[in-house]
Amino acid sequence: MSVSIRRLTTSDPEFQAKLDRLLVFDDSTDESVERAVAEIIADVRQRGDDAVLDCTRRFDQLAAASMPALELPKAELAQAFAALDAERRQALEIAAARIRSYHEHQKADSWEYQDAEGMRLGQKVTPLDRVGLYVPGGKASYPSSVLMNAIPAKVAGVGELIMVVPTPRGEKNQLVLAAAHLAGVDRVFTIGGAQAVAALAYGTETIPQVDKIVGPGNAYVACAKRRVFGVVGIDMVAGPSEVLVIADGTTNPDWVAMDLFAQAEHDEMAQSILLCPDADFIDRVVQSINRLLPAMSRRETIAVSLSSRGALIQVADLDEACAVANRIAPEHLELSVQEARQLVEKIRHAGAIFIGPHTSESIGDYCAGPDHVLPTSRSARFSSPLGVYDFQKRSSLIEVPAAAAAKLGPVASVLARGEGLTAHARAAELRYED
Ligand code: HSO
Ligand code: ZN
Repeated sequence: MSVSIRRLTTSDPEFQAKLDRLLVFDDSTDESVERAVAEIIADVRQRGDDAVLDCTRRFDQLAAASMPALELPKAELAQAFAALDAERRQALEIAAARIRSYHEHQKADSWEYQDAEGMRLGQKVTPLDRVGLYVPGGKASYPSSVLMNAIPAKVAGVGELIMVVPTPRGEKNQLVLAAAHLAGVDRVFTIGGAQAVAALAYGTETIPQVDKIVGPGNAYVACAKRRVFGVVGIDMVAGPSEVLVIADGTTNPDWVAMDLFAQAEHDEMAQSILLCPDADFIDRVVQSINRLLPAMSRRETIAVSLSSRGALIQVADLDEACAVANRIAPEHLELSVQEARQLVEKIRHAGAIFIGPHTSESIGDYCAGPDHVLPTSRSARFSSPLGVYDFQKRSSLIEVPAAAAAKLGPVASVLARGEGLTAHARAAELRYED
């Protein structure tokens, strides 16, 4: 089995245009998805539980007598966890503990100060009351993602965490349930699709309304999340996963090939790119790819992903590699080079930076500690990994004593009159007139 993966070089005058074409990902949802989702949301708003039950029967081939019957008893989650073999239980526990301790560092505290006028000003940090966590069914149902979404919410102090997960024909993923138990998810409903998103956003007789919905899903789920945004908060709407490896040619080419595969096996649209100044090393990576691919369980997916969206790019030097990386703003960036620390300085845009040849993205995906929910599709230019801060919000604190009201009231009054807002001006003036 050999795979054709495109080779580019930055010395090609057409390089920029070729790179731009490679990075394009059309995430617009087609009209039929939009229409179907709009109908489902309207139905759930109108008929609540009954609409969710009908959709679950129709889309998941799962019939239930009532909505409460689709809630998993907490004992069933505990049971899924207890039934794990020791090796898996330990691995999940180690991963969860590491993810928890990393996220503890992100917790923000409230703060306050007193200024020269005697005003007390500050910021009060409050966790969200209730959060919905969407977990997909099928091949993208990852227990690791349950941990990566649920743990930061729990560390933030979210009051109640409600997970929804479709179980087509009633088939449950025991590892997902075990991870939910370990992460401290409060309630689990076996519903999915746009109907689950709508139920969480608006609430039904059985499903409580949440304040924010996080977690990945298919095109219907992504579309539903976009549509309910504003009624509730949402996390990012993720595109296909990406990795960019910068190699200086000193790493074992098998390691690099496998890291490209690791991204490509997620899905046919996933993107794996290598940047390297050494053409011979790129040749060796190609040989590794062709030798290693046949043994991969997802070789078909990998082959499609690498040949349609992958690239091996020869750069002039590592400085240029960093410049190209910043332009790509990848979700994952591996610095598979000797002097990796020196390159970190030059990187401005990446969801996560994996430093040095022993740092595989894979370790980060599962158990290093930082979150694996990262900005995709170049959004690392303006957004950050999922974190505790996504489950905390801030309120401003303002306390004005009489003396400060007299000192700053006239400032407010002048500005208010400039805006033609007399009531604003008077509200400030009344505080210092008498
Ligand atoms: N690489 C994925 C996360 C994941 N990998 C889950 C394996 N399981 C997105 O960052
Ligand atoms: Zn992964």
